[in-house]
Amino acid sequence: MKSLRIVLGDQLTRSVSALAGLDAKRDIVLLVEVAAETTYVPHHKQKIVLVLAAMRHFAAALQGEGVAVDYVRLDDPQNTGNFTGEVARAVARHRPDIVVATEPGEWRVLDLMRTWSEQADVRVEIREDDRFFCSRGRFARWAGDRKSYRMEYFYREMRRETGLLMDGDSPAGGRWNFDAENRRSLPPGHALPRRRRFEPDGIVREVMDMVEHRFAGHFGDLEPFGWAVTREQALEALDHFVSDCLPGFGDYQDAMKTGEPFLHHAVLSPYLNIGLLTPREVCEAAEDAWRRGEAPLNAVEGFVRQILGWREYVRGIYWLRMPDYAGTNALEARRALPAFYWTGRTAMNCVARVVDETRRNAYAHHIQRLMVTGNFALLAGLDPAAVEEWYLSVYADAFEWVELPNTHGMALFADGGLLASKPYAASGAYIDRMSDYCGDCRYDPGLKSGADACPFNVLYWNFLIENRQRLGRNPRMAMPYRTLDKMTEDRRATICRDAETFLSKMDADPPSAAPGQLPLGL
Ligand code: FAD
Ligand code: DLZ
Ligand code: SF4
Repeated sequence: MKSLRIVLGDQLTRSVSALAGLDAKRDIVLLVEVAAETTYVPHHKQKIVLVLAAMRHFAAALQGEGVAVDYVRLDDPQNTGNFTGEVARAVARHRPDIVVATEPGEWRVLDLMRTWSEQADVRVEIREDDRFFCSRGRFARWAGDRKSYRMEYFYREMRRETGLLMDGDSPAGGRWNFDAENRRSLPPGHALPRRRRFEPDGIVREVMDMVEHRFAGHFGDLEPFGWAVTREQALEALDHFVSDCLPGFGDYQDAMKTGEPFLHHAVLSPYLNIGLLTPREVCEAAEDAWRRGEAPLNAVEGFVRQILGWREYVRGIYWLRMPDYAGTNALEARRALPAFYWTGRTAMNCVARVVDETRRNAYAHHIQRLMVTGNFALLAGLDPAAVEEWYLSVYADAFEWVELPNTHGMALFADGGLLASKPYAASGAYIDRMSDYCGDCRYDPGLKSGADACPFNVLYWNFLIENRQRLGRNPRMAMPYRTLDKMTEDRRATICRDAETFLSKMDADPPSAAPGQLPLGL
């Protein structure tokens, strides 16, 4: 039986289920560059280059094995511009008995995939994506009829099931969680690893030229482009992380520093998400480093928890709760996304720095995403759909199955506490403790009201006041509400007035520094 095997741009794994049982003499592999996927959000230019260049390399590697590959390029005049049209054209070209696909990472695409059989008049087999530790069915069993889900308990089950960082039935080192040791700010003079980057080759350059012309209006700098685009390069990036960065990963996981976008972070999420690396090999590489005595356990456990815990957990929630999940808005947040999310032109130095690094690198680390841009969006009551579109656009690793629960659930609490037990709301004091941003800011993190007060302070208390009905009974919010209650009525009225003044003209907030003065990243 002749089959047409379609591989999507985030399924670039040789062992992906769509390619299982491939007969190189009979079957054809289809990869398609389509306008719909390059524009469903205004992706960062580097993200488009990463995906298309990696697709072209993946196709070339398959051809090198003697596999017949049908590759449709974006500039092909016959290109219909969408997955369904390209599957129908390929079926007409090759007349397969069956089309084989791996389930996609986004609900939107699964909806399309389910129409292919009728649209292309062919049998379609949609296989499970088995590149994750936890299948969708397994997660649904874990979730059962719980009212809320907590990552920590899910993670412990995953540790037991996979045997990762286990000594028999016990967690390695006698504890499941070393987080308490992972919250240090960066000490002065701390030496950071020099990051490995990959010079663009001919294929990458060709895609960059196309993106420069065709996607000129999209967010983000195209140069310098240093992402890995092949499996071999991604493995090199993994080696580099494990030997040079992992030992300091735990200690400084939450730290932020001007001009140092990567610190000790892995910078591996784009490779995991498009399939150049598998989560299992990444976790095993980290565990091996610990067992060889080359990385401390707080770093390795913290890292494994991000992948075996958080990454699997958010995927489980996405598939369990979509499509309704995206439509919830528990805090009834409706404010439009301010322009400075795209321009970085704001006097809030922390926000300006994170947006600027995002523009340069298509990357920001977790705490920048959660506690700076995410925290601001939460406190300012920005519309979840607009914030989610921003996160889905600007990061090289952004695919809806992972972006949406992180933004909607973790950062914005728009799911009302399904994913996180309380909102990650914080005042300027947190950013001041974990970064050096406040020193260069026109605002003062020590002031709670007045024109010079840090907007995060004013907005934090205003957020608690505005959401009292929704959050006041949450036991994990009891402490801040007690503090709020100790304030005089006058003080609370001043907070609300200052917040309103700031929010009504936040897009006119003058920038603190000209963009373009920070060192370049990847
Ligand atoms: P490290 O900090 O070094 O962590 C190691 C790995 O753990 C990452 O490569 C990633 O695969 C995984 N990981 C860590 N935290 C999470 C998490 N919360 N959820 C899922 N996986 C995690 N991650 C994405 O991959 N795509 C997204 O679109 C995305 N959007 C986010 C939006 C918001 C608002 C927030 C708060 C977080 C988001 N994250 C997203 C999670 C996290 O910020 C990134 O995975 C991480 O910053 C990637 O950088 P790194 O590889 O250096 O990660
Ligand atoms: C992100 C992306 C982009 C920019 N372009 C393509 C493309 O041209 N062809 C393709 O197969 N995939 C692309 N992708 C990745 C898809 O958007 C992704 O596979 C779906 O969103 C499902 O997760
Ligand atoms: Fe951000 Fe406030 Fe610090 Fe300025 S003072 S950098 S706005 S936290």
